[in-house]
Amino acid sequence: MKKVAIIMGSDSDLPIVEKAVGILKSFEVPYEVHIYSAHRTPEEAREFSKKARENGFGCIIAAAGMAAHLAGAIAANTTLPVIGIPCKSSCLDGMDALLSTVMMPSGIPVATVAINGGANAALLAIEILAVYDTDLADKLQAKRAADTAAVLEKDRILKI
Ligand code: RP5
Repeated sequence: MKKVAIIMGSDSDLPIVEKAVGILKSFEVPYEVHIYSAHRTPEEAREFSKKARENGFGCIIAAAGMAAHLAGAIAANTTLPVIGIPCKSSCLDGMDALLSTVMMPSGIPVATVAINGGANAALLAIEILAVYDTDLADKLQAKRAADTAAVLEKDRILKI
């Protein structure tokens, strides 16, 4: 199975990344996590992205806050699908990162999830890998069914 890479711009993004890691673990999808910044370690971010396909990755998740150009910078150096997680920082409630990540000019796409959307980033990465992996697709379907059952149980016991 292809691996998922999770790159975060700073260790301060770790609480968001941990949500994605938890999902990948629960699906037994192999992954690597690294701290590479588009502005503090641009060469390392570039090198990782350029070699990601030959190193066995099928998808890259990039988590960053503030002027969050990490996902776009990674996407510029690979044709693997890149999923951006805009991280909420101390000011602007994450709108800065959201717009920086989602508003990619034509030609270099970044699939952007919600602000702090670590779980959905991992689920989208798994959906990408599952296009040609029926076992993984079955696991996704089972999770959907479990989520549905959980909501229906909450409805059943709701007393208000
Ligand atoms: C971004 O700047 C990082 O992704 C992080 O979200 C934000 C703040 O970084 P630190 O100053 O906490 O290292 O590059």
